[in-house]
Amino acid sequence: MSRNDEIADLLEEFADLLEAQDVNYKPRAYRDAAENVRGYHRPIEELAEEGQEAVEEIDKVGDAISSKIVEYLTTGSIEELEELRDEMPVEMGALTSVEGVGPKTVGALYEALGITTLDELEAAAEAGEIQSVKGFGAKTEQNILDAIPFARQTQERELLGEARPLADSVLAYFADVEPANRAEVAGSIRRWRETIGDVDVLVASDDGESVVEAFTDWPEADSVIEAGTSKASVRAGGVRVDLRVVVPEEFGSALQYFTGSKEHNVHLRNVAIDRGLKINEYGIFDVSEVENPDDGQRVGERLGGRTEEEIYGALDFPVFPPEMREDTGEIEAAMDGTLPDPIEEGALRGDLHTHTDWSDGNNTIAEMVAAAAERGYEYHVVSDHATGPGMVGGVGLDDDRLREQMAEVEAVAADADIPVLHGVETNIDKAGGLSTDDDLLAELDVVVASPHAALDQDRETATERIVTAIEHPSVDVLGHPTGRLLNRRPGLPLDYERIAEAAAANDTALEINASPYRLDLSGEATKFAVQAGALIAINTDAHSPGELDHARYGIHTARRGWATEADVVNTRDIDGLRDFLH
Ligand code: DGT
Ligand code: CA
Ligand code: CA
Ligand code: ZN
Repeated sequence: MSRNDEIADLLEEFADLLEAQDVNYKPRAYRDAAENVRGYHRPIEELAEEGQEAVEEIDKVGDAISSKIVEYLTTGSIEELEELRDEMPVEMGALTSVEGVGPKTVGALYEALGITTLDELEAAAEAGEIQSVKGFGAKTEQNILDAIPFARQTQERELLGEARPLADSVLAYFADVEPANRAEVAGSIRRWRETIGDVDVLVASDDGESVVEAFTDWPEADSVIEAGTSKASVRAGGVRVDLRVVVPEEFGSALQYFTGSKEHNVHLRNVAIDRGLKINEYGIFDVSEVENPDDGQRVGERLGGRTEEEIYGALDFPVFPPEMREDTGEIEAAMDGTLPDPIEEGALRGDLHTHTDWSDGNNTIAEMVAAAAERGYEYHVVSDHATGPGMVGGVGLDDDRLREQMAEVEAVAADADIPVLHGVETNIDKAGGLSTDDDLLAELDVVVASPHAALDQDRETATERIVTAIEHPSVDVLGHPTGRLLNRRPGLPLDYERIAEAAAANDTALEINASPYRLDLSGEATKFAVQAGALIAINTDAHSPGELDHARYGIHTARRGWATEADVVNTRDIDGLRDFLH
């Protein structure tokens, strides 16, 4: 975590605590400052070194806030924040993760009932105490109760997009550590699950103690949770990272075992048993012949374990892509020879959903096109927000502005290294209608239609709505189909089979929005869609050049959904893409 992020988090906490105490206007100032500090192009500690005035260069950071930033960077804490925390010792993050509970509610419930944690909130709601608090009713109490399980589940898990960079960093670190002969991540991070409980790291070495020592010295480790002779755990940027060191002969079997999923492993073990084999984290063994007469246990000849190939190969299986190891049919498919070859990183030839400073993006059209070309893309689609439901503060473009933009895109395209297509991200209203004029939609090269509002519909209404949008003759891509935000809101409950059938019938691609905050469609939903014959588009929804690199989260989510290269429309070249576009 950069210091800018760290300070921004503190300022947001400040805002939450002030809001909880019912202070007016001030929270807004802290939130604005937090956002600008987070997005500032220079490290905040550098500015602070130059003096408080340099910190005030940041928009919306005035005297009061800059002095607190400097105080934090020089003393390690902010006195006023400590006082606020003492006055209201609540677990703000956990409590506000409950949908419908904001800092003000937290403050009111703390004052009235002394609630500080999620458990206390649940107990109070179950006991009917909340409805007796002024300003609350039975309905609010029930809503809180209903939302707690989702909140609890999300509290414990990190986003893939936060954990993956840490995993990359720990692997890069071990690449230079002498006694570490090989390092790999295992567990859910290797399977690219959308959220991660902890990051599991496996290292092959005959010198466990040195590897553990190097691990606890890893510069990104904030604290050491435990450290033994071949195992250790640290906390890094709020994420728990577990290390295991194994001897090189057992690296493959350990990697297979600790990659999981548990369900995949159980199924695999049962297949092995049927064939007289035993697998565990130490290797694969032939137990068909030998029996230990003392305890009746079978002890057999070791067939391998240095590599995953030795484990899977002994069972006549290919090495399953980690993303597919969920026991959702991959073992049966491998037996039938129908296991698909999933799409690989690098297969995309362009991004069909990106933003510029014409709407809420940070960069110009030309900058985004250049960034796409730099990444080796063969074309680029500009698809800024249209005005409509869910767009606030003048972010979206109305039809006139979209026509103006058309001329600008043409001008940029004339000088660009790759073809530039003009698209739009139009909004799907609550009944499935689109917020851009039909004639204009028909003129645009690419139409992405996305839900941005009314995301609390029931399954039938939501499915009907989305199907209506899919059936619109100009819509090419259904953008982030459910509108979910990971750990924040569940999004529309959709009947994926119906959505996929409609998509296939209308040549509309279903997006895997690769933003690590969304991953929408999910891997599970993608699997439905692909099996129903729908095409997928993997897009980043980038609002800056750097976000184009989120494409890999989309690719691995597609792999979790068993999507092949042929299933993904933006692996096609420009001619293939044009053939697809309406
Ligand atoms: P997470 O961390 O909650 O996102 O999920 P995982 O899958 O990384 O789970 P974790 O960290 O508890 O354990 C890593 C892997 O170790 C898991 O995917 C499979 C394997 N494993 C752990 N415990 C068991 C077990 O009791 N039986 C089997 N077969 N495998 C296990
Ligand atoms: Ca894990
Ligand atoms: Ca673990
Ligand atoms: Zn969007």
